Order: sequence, then structure tokens, then C-alpha cells
Amino acid sequence: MTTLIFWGCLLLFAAATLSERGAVGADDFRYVTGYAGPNYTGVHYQFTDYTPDLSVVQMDNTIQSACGVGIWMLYDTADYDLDHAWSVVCRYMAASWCASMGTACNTSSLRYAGSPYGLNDNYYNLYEDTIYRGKEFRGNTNASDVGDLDMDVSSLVVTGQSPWTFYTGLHYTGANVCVYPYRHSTNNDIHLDFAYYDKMDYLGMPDNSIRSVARGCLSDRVLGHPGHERRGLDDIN
Ligand SMILES: [Ca+2]
Ligand SMILES: [Ca+2]
Repeated sequence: MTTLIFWGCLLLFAAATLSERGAVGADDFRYVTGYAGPNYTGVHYQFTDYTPDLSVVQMDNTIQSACGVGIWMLYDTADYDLDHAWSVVCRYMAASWCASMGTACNTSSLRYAGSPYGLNDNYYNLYEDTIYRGKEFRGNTNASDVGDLDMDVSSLVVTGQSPWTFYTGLHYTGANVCVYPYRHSTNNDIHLDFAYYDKMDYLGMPDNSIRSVARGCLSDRVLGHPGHERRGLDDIN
């Protein structure tokens, strides 16, 4: 068995001054530009959507540096580690960021977390495996079940202003926890509110236990309430 290797690629609140991106422009335009060279040089490609196979754009294992807006996960295997290869995942979460990959991420697939409709819309993303790997269940409304991820959720991201309540039972029953997108990242007119949980331990929930999701804070257990400045157990900074 291979062991999970996780590179601490998380970059928060980066002060990005990317030359190609000025202060003007749509404030909810999510993208990541990957460069084949260091320091944002060389052949590059701008991604704006889920990309399960970077070889399609001749960028497989090529990205050496990147800049982006929003929450992006870069996987060293294709298809976001759907095959459970224990992919290395580099994740970048900020209103605007730039990062050097070095040799940490031989990126072969990438995708974002958050709403497809707006950078800071209310949204949740649930993932099959830890660190945002594998299959996904996502949405912006209540879900009385989580489809294919029933009893399989192992990590999650929330974005926007609304808290979400996650339940261990179908139809909003069972043990529950409320999660606020309590982190705030801003760069010029770009704003991003979010919270992320690499694994369920950090939520105080058993792995593979979430079965339904409701919008709002409907639990006595509250994580990251903005008024309390309560920080998630996953804080590593
Ligand atoms: Ca790779
Ligand atoms: Ca799982």
C-alpha cells in the first residue's frame, strides 16, 4: 500500500500582484493560470473549469508555477484521484494567489471548489476522500441525501455567507454540526468567504458519516461562527 503523501501547499491570503491581472475586471471571475516555467513564465494556460486531464491541453506534469482567483485543487493524478491512487493534492484558497509548485505537485488534473455561478456564492462541496479527492457531491440548496456520497464523505469546503448544517442521518436527522465559512480573503474588489476541512476528524464527525445537508445553522455544535472567531481544528497557520 502506498501511503498518503500530503504536501503542505496550502496558501492563504496571498498578496498577489500578478501583472496580467489589474485591479479592474469582473470580481467573480474564477480561474487558475498554470505556467510551465518558474516565477510565472513560459508556456501557460488559463483554466476556468474542472479539468480532469491536463494532457488535453498539453500541460500534464508541466505546471511549475500558477496564479489564480478562488479555491483550486491540483492533483498529481488524472480525474481528481477517482481511482484512489492517494494522489498528492496541492490546494490554494484565497481571493487571489500565486504559488510556486516546485516538484510538489506534478499536476495532472485540477478543479475548483465553490459555486459555478459566482466566486463567493453560498455553496458546499463534499468529497469522497480526504483532501478533496475522488467523487464529489455539491450544491447550493438543502439535500435530504447526498447521492453517491451517502456515508462516504471524507472532506468538504463551504463558501459564501451562509452556514451549512451537516447530518449523519438522511432527511436532516442524526448527529449534526453547523459550519460557517468563517475565513475571509480579499484582494481589491475580490472577496471570498470559506472554510475547509481536509478530513472529518476536524469536524468532530466520524469519517463517512454525513448523509444530508441543510442551509443555515441548525445545530448546537457550531464551527467557525464569525462572532466567536472560533477557528477550525485544522488551522495550521
Ligand atoms: Ca502527475
Ligand atoms: Ca470516504
